[in-house]
Amino acid sequence: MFKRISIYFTIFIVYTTLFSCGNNAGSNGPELVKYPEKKEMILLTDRPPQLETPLKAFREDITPNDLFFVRWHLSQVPTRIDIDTFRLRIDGTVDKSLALSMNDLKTKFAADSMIALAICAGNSRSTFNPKVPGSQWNNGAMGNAKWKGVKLKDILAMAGVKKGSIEVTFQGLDRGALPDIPAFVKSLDVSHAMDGEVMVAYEMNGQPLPMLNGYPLKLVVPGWYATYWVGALANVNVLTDTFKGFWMKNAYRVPSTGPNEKPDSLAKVTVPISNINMHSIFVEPDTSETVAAHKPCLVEGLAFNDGTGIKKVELSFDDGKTWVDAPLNPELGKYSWRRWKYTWTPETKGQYHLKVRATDNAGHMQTDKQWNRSGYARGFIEMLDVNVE
Ligand SMILES: Nc1nc2c(c(=O)[nH]1)N[C@H]1C(S)=C(S)[C@@H](COP(=O)(O)O)O[C@H]1N2
Ligand SMILES: [Mo]
Repeated sequence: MFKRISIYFTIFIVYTTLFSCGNNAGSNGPELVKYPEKKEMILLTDRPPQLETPLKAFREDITPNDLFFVRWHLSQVPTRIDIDTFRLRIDGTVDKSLALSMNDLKTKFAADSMIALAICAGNSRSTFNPKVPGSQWNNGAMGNAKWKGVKLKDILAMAGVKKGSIEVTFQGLDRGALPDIPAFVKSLDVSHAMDGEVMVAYEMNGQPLPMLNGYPLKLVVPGWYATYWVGALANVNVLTDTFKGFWMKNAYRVPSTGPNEKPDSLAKVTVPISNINMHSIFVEPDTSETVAAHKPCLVEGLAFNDGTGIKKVELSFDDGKTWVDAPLNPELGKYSWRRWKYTWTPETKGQYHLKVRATDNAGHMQTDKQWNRSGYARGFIEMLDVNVE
């Protein structure tokens, strides 16, 4: 009996020293809520539902469906779909309009799959200084999942895109509470829609998508911000003109020179946001934890960009004076995030200022300062204050 308890105790000690070097001091965490098909998530707003993933979930390669973040813009989100009568419609300048059932998608096309990071353009917005309006996400408006579905290219080829077509629009089943609220419609260039990578996904991590993540179909636009990943996708429309709807012309735009501008001299020209900016974050320990001196502490995090690949991640424990390489976990695919881990043994007690920076395959490194009026595409070097006792 005692033996058993002491074995458990030893396992507990080993587990805590190896896997969470930090000691959590306080319990003043954010408000957690439970929604259908979800575990406890951080609540941003209830209507529309905006739920953030707790940071600890990012200690895994794949973000489980029941912890995957949720972000809708309009309050009337689908809560029930009759899958037998549901159709994905392809219209506009095509040879033949299509109305595809779920069965059509699964039987008339080759299946495709990939691991890809979905990240809200406004992820980490709460850390912008000066503060900007919008949902105050921490780092949890993202997730890495395995998507399975049909290449959009194959669907468009079946419909036959007519010469002179320029853009393709995407709309889901969600609606605003009032008729004059603009529908959530996004667009891509025809060439992007036909690139063979953009996918209409019917599975997420081997399961149908949760209702809150856009069941039954989600557009997957790998390497681009999740604002284009239209959920509950029901209408695809091919156009011979550029689309001028609210969610392209007014919202989700960044300065034409990149996601950087000055509060006192805002950029004059903006463009729709597009590919994911390189970023790396700490996952473990977090600011609420204290670390023990002279003991190995596993520092963990992840890095990502638009699919051009992460070459290296470096850590600093002295506020950026010196840097060491953090070993990267194996690559899970071009569009996946890349996790990293480093065993750190702080030799003296005190306050440490950690930093993390990534370099991409082309040799570009993250920069030190960034700000834009919408709090989009956070990509600057993150700092973490750690108390060693
Ligand atoms: N139909 C629809 N699709 C949508 C949205 C939306 O409001 N309606 N929001 C987009 C944005 S901005 C994000 S960040 C992602 C969030 O996807 P998730 O809720 O599955 O995590 O969905 C995108 N697709
Ligand atoms: Mo988003």
